Amino acid sequence: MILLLACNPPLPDADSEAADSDIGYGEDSLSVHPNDGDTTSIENELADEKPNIIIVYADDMGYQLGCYGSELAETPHIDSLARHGARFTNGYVSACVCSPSRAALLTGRYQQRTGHDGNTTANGQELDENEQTIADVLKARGYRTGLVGKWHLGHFESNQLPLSKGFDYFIGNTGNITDEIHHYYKGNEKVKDISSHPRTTGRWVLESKKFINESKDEPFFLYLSLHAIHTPLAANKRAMNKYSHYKPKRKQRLAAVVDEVDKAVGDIMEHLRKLSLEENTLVFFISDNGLGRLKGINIDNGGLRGRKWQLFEGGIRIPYIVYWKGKILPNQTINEPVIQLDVLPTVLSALEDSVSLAMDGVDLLPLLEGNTDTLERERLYWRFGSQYAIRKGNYKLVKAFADQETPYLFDLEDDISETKDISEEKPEIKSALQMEWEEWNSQLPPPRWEDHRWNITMEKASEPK
Ligand SMILES: [Ca+2]
Repeated sequence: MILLLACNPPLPDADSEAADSDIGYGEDSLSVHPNDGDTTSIENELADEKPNIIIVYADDMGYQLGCYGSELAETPHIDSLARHGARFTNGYVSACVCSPSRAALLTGRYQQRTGHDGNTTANGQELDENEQTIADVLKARGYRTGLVGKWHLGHFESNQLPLSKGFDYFIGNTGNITDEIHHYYKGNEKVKDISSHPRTTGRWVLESKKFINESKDEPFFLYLSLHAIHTPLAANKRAMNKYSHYKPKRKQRLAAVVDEVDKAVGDIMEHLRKLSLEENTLVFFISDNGLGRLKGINIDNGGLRGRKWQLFEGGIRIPYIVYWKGKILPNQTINEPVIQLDVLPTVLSALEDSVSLAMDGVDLLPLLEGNTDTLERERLYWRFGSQYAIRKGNYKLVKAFADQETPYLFDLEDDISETKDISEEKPEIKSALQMEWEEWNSQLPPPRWEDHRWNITMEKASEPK
């Protein structure tokens, strides 16, 4: 059986010992922007009226956070966001891999509406040219819009890059660090290859602070799209030393990159506080898909079945945290199912604005403000090659394997690990969900391109135990 590690195979030496040396873009090698620590922010009337928006989108994170029950690494800063904000226990993404998850995040629409079902790996595979992004929407409302980190929605032409999709500012790369088609840009200018410098988290924090400093007197939108914890697993010395007791080395690296993500969130939040911007900034922390496959180490993923590339819960149920000091209730654990499609409608609600887009997400503010316990949404849908799924209430119908003759039916309330197929006990529910999924699917175009890994059977590799 072939084990898949990530969206693309790592370069031969990408996860090697050499990657542990502090070179290039490591956090330790960079000077801090001269404006960092400036506490003399001028209060701006516009900024008072419109909240700043920050989305931290982690890569392949899965449930590797303390606030989601993991003991792998210490994550005090993200746990604090959850403790002082809202933590969703049924947080989902609409895709089990990177690119389509991002397409849906940025548009508030199921990526299948434009056939963006698979990862972008070649020219001609990019965000549909007619899609509006959250950056388009916010830019039109006077926001300065920035992307720091991973794009993965088009690699080659300038009209596919972030500056053509509503972003004023872009520093980062167009794919995974290990992609053969990976490119590193500042704006539309290709700069140089960073694939040999995989410790990007610290770099992206500094770039984010710089963007915030430059934007602090106007409303801003920062999309901090981390490469971590996607392979290659490479962390700085501070984080590596903290987990030196872990064996094998790969487990140490995994814990260290999770720690770096946590520190990144802590650093950004501290920076907002220094600039007196914390209370006027709505923050999301979400992972783009479930935990990736990590050969050689056995990492629990919150007891969820499956991994990235699968529509079992382990591929699509992810950390989902919202923080807005003084605006949403603190210390909330919310069990209502939500999805990354909800980010854009929620942001618009926070702006007390609307947009004429056919969005699939719903506004989460009523939940976050404690005005309701439920959302007016009955179903969530997934389609990924021959895999498909639908969730309605506690029931989930899922076909996760190419060679699976009929889908499974699970009751997630009693069986979060998807171990007991109740198709025979609940045939009427199974057939109803099947019909409802087919009705949704019948409204969609076919995928615009094939993803060569979406029909692979990977059950044994995906088992949490
Ligand atoms: Ca990912």
